Amino acid sequence: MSDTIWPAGMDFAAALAATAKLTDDSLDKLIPVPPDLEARVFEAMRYAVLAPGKRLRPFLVLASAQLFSVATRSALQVACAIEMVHAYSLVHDDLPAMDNSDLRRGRPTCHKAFDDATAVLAGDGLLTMAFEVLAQPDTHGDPGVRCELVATLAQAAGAPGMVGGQMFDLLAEHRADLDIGAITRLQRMKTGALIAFSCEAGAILGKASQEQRLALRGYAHDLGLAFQIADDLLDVEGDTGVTGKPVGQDAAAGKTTFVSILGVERARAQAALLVTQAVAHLEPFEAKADLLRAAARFVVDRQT
Ligand code: GRG
Repeated sequence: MSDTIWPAGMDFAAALAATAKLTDDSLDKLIPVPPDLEARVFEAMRYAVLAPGKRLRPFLVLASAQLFSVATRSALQVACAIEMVHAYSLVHDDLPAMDNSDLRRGRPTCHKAFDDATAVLAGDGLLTMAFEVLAQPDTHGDPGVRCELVATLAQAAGAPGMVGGQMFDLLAEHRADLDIGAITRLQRMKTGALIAFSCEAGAILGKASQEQRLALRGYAHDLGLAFQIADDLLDVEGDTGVTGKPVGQDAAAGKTTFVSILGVERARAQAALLVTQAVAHLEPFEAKADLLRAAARFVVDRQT
């Protein structure tokens, strides 16, 4: 496999499409369906993770890895692991006990296509497989690097990160007193933590300097918040036919969001400011980070 992930000068849309193809081909190989009764859970895992999503987190892994000339095979392993964790979070979030959603990525949600118990197990299977993939020798020749990836993803996905953010979010539905600081913390945990892991993973794989890691962390922080504001705006202004998921859910649930606090115009301006800040963090990487710069702009312009 070539060690240049994308040819020089490739534009962002083409790089994102190439990421989706590379990631999906690898996921397909990582999740074969065995012949016995447990086949159903593997089928549900494949249904969830191979459904057409943007593959933004895999893109961030590959783009950050490219800054440090990391081998494509290594970066792809991490890209698959993060997409497995992301897909698990969507499957569990859609369950009747949480958001009770019927539509995801333009298709019936996993528990609608299978059943609730199978969806719980498919999420569990994807989450645990992600760590198995990180631990495989294909991910990196240095076991210390593999351990650091495992520990960093566990923090990002677990109770100090996404799981804690989801708990916060569920409780926030019944709280009208949350201010912008509380919402920022909630979103940094719920969606920002996996985005931050995706950006930092390349630096871990490439054994980057502390300064480079800090720059990527700063970028990820601003990108994650911009992504969330864009998501809140899509929930108000989006079109289900385009987003592939229901819209208007936040308002229906009486949720406090960036948009409910700031209003549409100020939220849009805040997202634009965050994109400018995110791009500024990439200065040390010069032109090598152009695709990451384009990703920041995409995150606020996206319609899905
Ligand atoms: C159940 C532990 C647990 C966590 C769920 C991330 C999450 C926590 C729930 C998803 C709910 C949601 C709609 C959050 C808003 C931001 C977000 C993660 C959107 C979906 O990510 P995209 O836009 O989706 O990258 P695709 O389908 O393109 O991968």
